[in-house]
Amino acid sequence: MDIKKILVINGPNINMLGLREPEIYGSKTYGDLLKFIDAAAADMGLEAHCFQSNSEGAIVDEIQRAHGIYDGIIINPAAYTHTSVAIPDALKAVGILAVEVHLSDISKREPYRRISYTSEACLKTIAGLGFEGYHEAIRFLKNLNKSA
Ligand code: CA2
Repeated sequence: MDIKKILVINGPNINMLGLREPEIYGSKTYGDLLKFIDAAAADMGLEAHCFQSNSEGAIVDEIQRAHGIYDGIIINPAAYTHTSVAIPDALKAVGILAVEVHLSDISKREPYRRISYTSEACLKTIAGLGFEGYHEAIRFLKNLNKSA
């Protein structure tokens, strides 16, 4: 397994980070998250490309486009985590190794956030670590290079 290029997908409203609910999502912005991911990927010697959309179909399209281009996907589907069947179907269809990330600990929030349809298409779910969860996901994918 040789993971070099990863695609980081963020779903609806992640582009609004820092503007509201800092007690849940922190006070840093989406721009700060992009810088954080760039630095984390560089730290691990990987190339990361970030994509954000508020539309489920655009996320499915991006996952499909990743086929043959990216070796790993990190995805925070945001609210679609709890509603979308199309997103895990797309992840399974392209067969790219994927890790699910959430800024907050969805297991300790409202009951409707405790269900993730995405997780069954991912090797691992990391939740509740804020931005650090993305670093952890990059590290996890990078370490797959050693284990195979
Ligand atoms: O904890 C996470 O990362 C979530 O995926 C974030 C989603 C939420 O729907 C999921 O249940 C858990 C929300 C994304 C950001 O939402 C904002 C809300 C208010 C202000 C700024 C962003």
